Amino acid sequence: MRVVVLTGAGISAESGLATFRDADGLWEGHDPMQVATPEAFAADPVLVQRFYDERRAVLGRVRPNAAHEALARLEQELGDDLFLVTQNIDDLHERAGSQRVHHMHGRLTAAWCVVCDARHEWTIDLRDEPACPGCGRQTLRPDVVWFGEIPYGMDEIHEALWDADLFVSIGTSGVVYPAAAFVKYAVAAGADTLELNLEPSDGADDFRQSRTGPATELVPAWVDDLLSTRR
Ligand code: BJW
Repeated sequence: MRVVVLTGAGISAESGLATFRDADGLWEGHDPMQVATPEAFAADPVLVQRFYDERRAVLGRVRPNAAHEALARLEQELGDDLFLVTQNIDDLHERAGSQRVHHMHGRLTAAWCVVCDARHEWTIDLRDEPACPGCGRQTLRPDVVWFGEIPYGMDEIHEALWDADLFVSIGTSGVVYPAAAFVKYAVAAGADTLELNLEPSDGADDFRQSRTGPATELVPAWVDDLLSTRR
């Protein structure tokens, strides 16, 4: 059985990482959605770099939760038959043990030089404009995908969706495209579909089945169910 899992901010919420659209979704008085755009970066690069520097620093203080761990366990059992694609830029899937994570919106732990186009693993602040290790220019930005930019790995993601027997969406509000359309691709490809979320998302009606509750409860229970039916 080929399974595609899409994760969003809700899977990391119980680790202590803020989501984008929940009630307390303000950062220093700014809507995070207004900060995560190329226009915001052009208008106030220091503000945007600080937003990502702070989130990178918080990463060091949080840990993967039971939902990330359950998906790592699922990968151990399914191997290449699991395709895990995340919209999250945190590294909690990897730290839980997942080895094949597709970060469609990039990663906080990478920096991109907009001049020489090199990408570098990154752990320190970008607000002080450090030099690019490749070309020496002070032209690094977080290697993340903002509105109007093209998400990473779309060809591979579409291939996985067309081949999927089951598509599972975890902790995403279903309002940001192209991820919001994955369920429709999966349905068109003949896959079964399941949503796991604290509350039904905007796209919940597109799923054959929807379960509501915290990811740390729903995801381990779903993984147990799936693995027990394979044995
Ligand atoms: C829990 C929980 C718990 C809480 N347990 N659950 C008009 C119509 C259609 C599309 C467009 C349009 N105008 C513009 C567009 C395109 C645009 C778009 O979608 N806009 C919409 C807002 C309308 N999209 C783009 O521009 C994308 N690019 C693009 O389309 O390029 C064209 C192209 C595509 C494909 C091939 C070729 C060309 C790029 C989108 C980039 C999004 N970037 C961000 C920032 C990344 C960096 C960063 O992290 O700062 O990505 S925005 C932000 O939203 C971030 C997230 O990954 C993304 C999704 O958010 P997510 O994960 O869903 O979080 P929340 O907060 O919204 O929801 C949390 C959920 O968790 C909730 O449902 C809770 O209930 C749940 N939850 N606690 C379980 N404990």
